[in-house]
Amino acid sequence: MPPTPQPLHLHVPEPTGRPGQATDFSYLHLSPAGAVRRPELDATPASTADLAFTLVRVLDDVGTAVGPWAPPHDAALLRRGLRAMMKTRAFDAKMLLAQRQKKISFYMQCLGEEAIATAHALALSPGDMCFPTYRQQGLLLARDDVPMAELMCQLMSNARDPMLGRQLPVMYSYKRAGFFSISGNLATQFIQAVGWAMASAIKGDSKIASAWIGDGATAESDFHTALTFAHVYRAPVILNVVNNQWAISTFQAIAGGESTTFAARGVGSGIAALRVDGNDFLAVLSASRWAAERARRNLGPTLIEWLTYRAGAHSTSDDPSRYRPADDAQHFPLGDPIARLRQHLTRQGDWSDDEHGQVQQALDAEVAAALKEAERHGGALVDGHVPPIETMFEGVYKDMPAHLREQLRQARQEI
Ligand SMILES: Cc1ncc(C[n+]2csc(CCOP(=O)(O)OP(=O)(O)O)c2C)c(N)n1
Repeated sequence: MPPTPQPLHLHVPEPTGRPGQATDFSYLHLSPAGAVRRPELDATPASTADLAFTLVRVLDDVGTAVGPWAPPHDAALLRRGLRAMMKTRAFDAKMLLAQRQKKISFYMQCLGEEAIATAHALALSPGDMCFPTYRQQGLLLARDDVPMAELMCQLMSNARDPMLGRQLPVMYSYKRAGFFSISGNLATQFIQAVGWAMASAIKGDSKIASAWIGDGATAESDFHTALTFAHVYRAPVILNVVNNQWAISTFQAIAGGESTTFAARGVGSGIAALRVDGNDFLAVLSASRWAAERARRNLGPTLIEWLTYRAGAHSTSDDPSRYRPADDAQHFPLGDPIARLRQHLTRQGDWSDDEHGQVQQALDAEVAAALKEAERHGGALVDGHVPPIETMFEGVYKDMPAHLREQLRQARQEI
């Protein structure tokens, strides 16, 4: 007689820490700084399998750069990097406040994730194209050619908004700065980045693409399609997965991170993969350079899982104290990216507390001045000072068709 079958049950992943509890971060499986090998640039994807389950780290607990991934010492570049992270954080803090003051309708910070976009930006070349999510403002703020006031005009949907008031705040678009238009639909940019990289190769160009996605959004089908196309055509693209542990209120385990890694998806798809400490500026810089160089030399795509923690709320519409411990970020074992690079540079004699204070003050003043400048152009929420009504109908098609011209005529009559 066959044995009586056991009743089946489903497994529903849960985070270990809920409000009032402490998270058990052992699930992260960290490697000590300097412990993970650095493969040759032409490593086969299959040979990177171990790197998908370990963690590339450079900065140790006291801020020394150790191991094969430590980039060559470049004090000027690292000082620029620290300033870029501080600028990103100062910008975020001011915009969060501006949302609370009803100057803008919505905002999303990248608190705790500043190292990833800013260090990555330093590894790219002019003309490369990033396909960001809404949490890579650091890509723009690491540069000096996109004025902060202009970003704020976008957030305010005011008369100087480069997006002409058509987009939700944060959904920037800067073709000239290699920053593809952000879309509200998660993951769509991941496959578009691969297509852009394929086009670059078809044209015989030398530019590469950098695709961005969060841990939660990897569950979207576009993520998997992107990996297949990147692998099949060996597209010159870096596939960045920012694993900040959360997708709004859902823990990374329920997006498929339990007992495996997002980097492992790369290896499974025939793509070289790295899993990297996203709060370690030096590791981000070094791994980004490795992946960029592979792409440039036609050695194929690289998938990088950046391990980090979303220290802030998902957005200004979110209250994380409802679903996770209030002090979770302070206990995240990879610490804070700004504090860690500051410690490193101070230790090297390339930074001081005095300088930190001065830079902080200067950045706060710069952000405040930019806000004043942006406010001179009004705002949708404060005074209804918005782009003209025509802009609502333009750009839907290259040329405005008759039915939209008619709707524009009617709209003009209404106002
Ligand atoms: C296709 C689609 N589904 C759902 C949403 C709603 N949504 C916006 S952000 C988000 C969470 C994304 O989390 P993750 O990819 O981990 O990125 P993070 O916000 O943590 O940076 C969701 C579900 C959306 N914008 N698009």
